[in-house]
Amino acid sequence: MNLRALTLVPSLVAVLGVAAFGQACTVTSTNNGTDAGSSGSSGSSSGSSGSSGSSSGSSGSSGSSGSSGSSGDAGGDAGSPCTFGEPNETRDQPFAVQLGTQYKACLGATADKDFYSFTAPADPEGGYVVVDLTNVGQGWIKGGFLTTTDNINVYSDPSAGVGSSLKLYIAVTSGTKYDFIVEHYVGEEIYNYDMKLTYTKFPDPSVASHTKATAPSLTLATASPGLFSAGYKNGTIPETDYERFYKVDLAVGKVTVKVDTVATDVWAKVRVLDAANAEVGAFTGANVGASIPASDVTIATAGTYYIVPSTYVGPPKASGTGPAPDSFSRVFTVTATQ
Ligand SMILES: [Ca+2]
Repeated sequence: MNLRALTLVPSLVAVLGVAAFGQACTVTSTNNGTDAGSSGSSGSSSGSSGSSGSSSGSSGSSGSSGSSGSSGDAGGDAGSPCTFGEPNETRDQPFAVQLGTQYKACLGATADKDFYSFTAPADPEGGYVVVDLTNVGQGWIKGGFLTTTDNINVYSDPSAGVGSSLKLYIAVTSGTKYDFIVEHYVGEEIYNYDMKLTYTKFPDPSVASHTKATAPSLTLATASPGLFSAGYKNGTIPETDYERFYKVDLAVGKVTVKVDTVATDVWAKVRVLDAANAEVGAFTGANVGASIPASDVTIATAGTYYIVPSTYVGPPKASGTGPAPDSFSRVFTVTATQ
């Protein structure tokens, strides 16, 4: 309104001369600009100095900065996402993370890679680690596991798209060290991400039966529990790591063997071995996830035998994308009846 009025002033007072117009214009602009400008700048400067003072903590003497202590505390917990863990560009300089702790990190420059390391807890059963990358900024993120001893890329996968979260899992072996890498999948954006690695112990009641030498005794006609799981020690898991051995004394005659509650991602097999490791019977489920129905084996010589549940047609996945598979938690049972 004032400006429009001002623009009218020259045309109305043009005949009054340059001096009169210039004076009117100067006075008007001085009133608007100077007053508004001075009050605005003083307000902003006092505001900025106040915030910087409270964040730096130097204003601790002022009573008003007491409430800003919480923001300073939050800043201390989070740190700066783009400096967290750095430098961690190679597998030789990973940042060691704690399992179960939430971190805020960042993929900085285009070539930035974030290597982290973790060690599986000392559990004879082993277990698995799930990595959750969440609150991903405007970028397409990729994660992957490596086994530290041989630097093999066990598994890696990108998220579904820009800004998408990513969940990856890996089966681990007690006391073994692993690396986890976060990097750009495509694109060159700089963005933050949250990261948490969660460890869960295998509920493996058959931990003692990993080897024939340590096989527990199986009570006839009693279901004995076990788990078809194994953790990475290096870049590959031998399928024999999924075998479970149960020792049983059998008389001459027929023995009936079955395996129930097989995990949905396991194709199960069971063998009956004599003390010299000769196979006297072997049966498989009809398909992945199927139980092995009661099957008969003829025992020609009385003595000690081994009932050996295992996997068939390859082991289940021990690393992958998404939630942990059924085989990480579903306990099977094996039963021998005579
Ligand atoms: Ca980095």
